[in-house]
Amino acid sequence: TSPRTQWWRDDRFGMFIHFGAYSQLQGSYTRADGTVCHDAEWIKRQCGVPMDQYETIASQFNPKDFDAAKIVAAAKSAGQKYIVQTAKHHEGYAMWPTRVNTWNLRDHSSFDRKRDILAEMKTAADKAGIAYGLYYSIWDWHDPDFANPATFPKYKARMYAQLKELVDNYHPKILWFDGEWNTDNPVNNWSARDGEELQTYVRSLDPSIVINNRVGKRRVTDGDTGTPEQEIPAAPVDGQLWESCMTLNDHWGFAEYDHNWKSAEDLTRKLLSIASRSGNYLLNIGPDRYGAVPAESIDRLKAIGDWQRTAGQG
Ligand code: FUL
Repeated sequence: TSPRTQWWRDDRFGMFIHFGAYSQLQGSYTRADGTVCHDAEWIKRQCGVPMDQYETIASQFNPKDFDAAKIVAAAKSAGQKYIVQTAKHHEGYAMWPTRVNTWNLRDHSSFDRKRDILAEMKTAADKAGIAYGLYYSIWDWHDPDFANPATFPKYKARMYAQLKELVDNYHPKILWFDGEWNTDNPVNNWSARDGEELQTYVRSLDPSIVINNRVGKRRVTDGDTGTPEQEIPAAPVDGQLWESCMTLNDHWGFAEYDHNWKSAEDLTRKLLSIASRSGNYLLNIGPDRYGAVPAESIDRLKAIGDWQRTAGQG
């Protein structure tokens, strides 16, 4: 264990935020024939939304109620010490005003052009003493150069440029990569070597950044931390820090129809079980299309905090 990850190990409990252009659909896509298809952040793929339609949907995205202070306060109420927010999910849509392309929240939305929700989150998190990190998907469904081996290097250059923007502008303490397991690019399907290069690149921008193992092929040597998803591993991988990421209901992105919320008691038990095995817990919220966090999520986060406070007193 390196000194780089000390704060992260001490923090134990974090908030994941899945918020992107997909949030505009709130989990439901009505096809031309009138049938409705459900998914959340995967809706583009799972429901076969044609790209031109998806772009039209994104152009209507207006998260005017996004309130960074409120989100940070919700994290605080739960006892969460860090936040990891999706800067770019598989849909490829950048949630900050990137200069690399126009597929982003400033240039392709109905949102206030002057606002930058990543900057708002960074400021609010700093103010509250909460560490701020970013999720970035290597897999990109929008960039035509991703899936084509001949043009993949061009995609990679843009990805590196975007990561530099993120590090320079928002100073994330964590970069949480994903989508290294994609099946779109048949030749260069993200090798262990690609992962090592990316990791070295990120460290050259800022050596202190904590990186997860999805930067590469999820080997013990890839990144700093393992990433079990929706589960608490019975036997954590030897020699690797780990962080279980989990949803509050059954989806990462907002899904209007999903009311299968876990109870605060269950969530608290999971937190204790993970912490007792030296793991971290990254618990997710998915704001709605306007950027508002579901009341069910806010309530549960507060209740988890209350359980801990009661236990601390008792
Ligand atoms: C997965 C992604 O495909 C999901 O959409 C989500 O972001 C989860 C945390 O990681 O690999």
